[in-house]
Amino acid sequence: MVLPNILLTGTPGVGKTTLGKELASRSGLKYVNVGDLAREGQLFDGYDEEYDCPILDEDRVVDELENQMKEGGVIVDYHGCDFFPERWFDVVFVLRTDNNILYKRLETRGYNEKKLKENIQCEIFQVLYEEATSSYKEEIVHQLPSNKPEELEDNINQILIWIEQWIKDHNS
Ligand code: DAT
Repeated sequence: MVLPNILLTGTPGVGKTTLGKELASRSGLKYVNVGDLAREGQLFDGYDEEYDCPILDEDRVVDELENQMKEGGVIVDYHGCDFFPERWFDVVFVLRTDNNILYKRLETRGYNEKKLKENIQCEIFQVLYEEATSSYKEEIVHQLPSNKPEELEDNINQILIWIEQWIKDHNS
């Protein structure tokens, strides 16, 4: 049976991990958090002094994931999307959160003023939505509101329906 690959992207704090894990547990698809994968495998290439974080080694991340992606049935979670091969994904969801809500979530995470400001601006200027639409066919890129628990539930249910339909269409 062939299974779809799904990309969940968006600014840090919009709810990718929360949605991805719940979706994986309800759909049986596999969840991959690219940040965790990079930390576990030390898939970094240098250190960004300005942003005070290690720099992702995008080529090694792609190599590391290639086999699983070929198999299918993977939900990928990352706050960037332009370095993955376009052919990997059957659908791309960009989660969106209102500024004041996102601000509170990131403040709770203990982000400093600079990091808070940069992430809020990233959301205001819809950086990830534009990155997604310029990296993938527009018809497979969808925005999902991610402000409150009811929206999380709606998103899960909608994506579960999408998965079921995709499986029917590709296995008959
Ligand atoms: P991300 O993986 O995009 O960085 P997350 O899944 O860690 O984000 O979520 C950040 C916080 O927001 C976390 O405390 C859970 C909460 N959250 C996520 N989605 C939500 C929603 N739809 N409604 C309310 N809170 C949500």
